Amino acid sequence: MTNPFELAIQAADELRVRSGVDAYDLAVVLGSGWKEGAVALGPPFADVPSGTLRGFVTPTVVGHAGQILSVKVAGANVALVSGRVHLYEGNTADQVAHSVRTLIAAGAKTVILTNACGGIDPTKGPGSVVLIKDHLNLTATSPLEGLAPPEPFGSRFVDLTDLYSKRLRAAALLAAPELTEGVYAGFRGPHYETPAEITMARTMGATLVGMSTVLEAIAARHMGAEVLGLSLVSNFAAGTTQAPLSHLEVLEAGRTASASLGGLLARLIPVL
Ligand code: 8IG
Repeated sequence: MTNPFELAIQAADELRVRSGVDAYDLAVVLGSGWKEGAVALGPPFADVPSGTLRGFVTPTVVGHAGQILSVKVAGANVALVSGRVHLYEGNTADQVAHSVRTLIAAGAKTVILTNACGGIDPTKGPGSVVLIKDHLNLTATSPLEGLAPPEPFGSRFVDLTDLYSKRLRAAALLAAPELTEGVYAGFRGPHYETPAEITMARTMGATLVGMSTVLEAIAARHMGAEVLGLSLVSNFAAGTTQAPLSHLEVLEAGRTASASLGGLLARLIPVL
């Protein structure tokens, strides 16, 4: 069996050939709503279906074709990764982390993880974009479980003190002062939380809840990349309002916000 790091290196070699990009500078993982906005970054000069690269699994979520688009932003080679995969689709933590590992193996030193999530803070309703300051990994797994990473990869006992880079957050807040910061609790899903679980998450310090991002962030940090996390609040978390949660509402929030999300990425990427 190939270890996940070798697999990512092989996928990165395939990606370089197919995209013509020798080294990426930055990778953006596009969550719901963010993909539509990313057209604001300009026309891609390469489009690689991720299913053609080793180790990538096909997303089971409708409207999530796996794709790696390459765009130039302020002279930087940027990879836009769409078709993220989740634990709740039956994937392993390594499969969830594979796209991030591949892009870092292909040169990216900076990774922007975007998502759509539920909001716990009543002042940050649907449509708010929140910078992730820290996370609670409530998935009970890690992409670093298993055999120890081979040389030259760092220890699996990786320090997550500065997981969401202070430097990148400061730069992002300078460029987009309307942003505020929050703590993202990553659940396995795919069910939304019970009101009691949201009370638990709030008590533990979370202001955002979602089903992605945390494992990718850990994997990226382990490989030495700097991580920035951006959450689009798409619904109020369970029990914080009277209204029941609906997946349609989530999709609608993404569509409505998408233009401004693209504009935000276009403002942030040049300063990171
Ligand atoms: I969009 O309320 C979206 N994703 N866990 N809870 C969790 N994930 C989400 C939610 C939510 N909304």
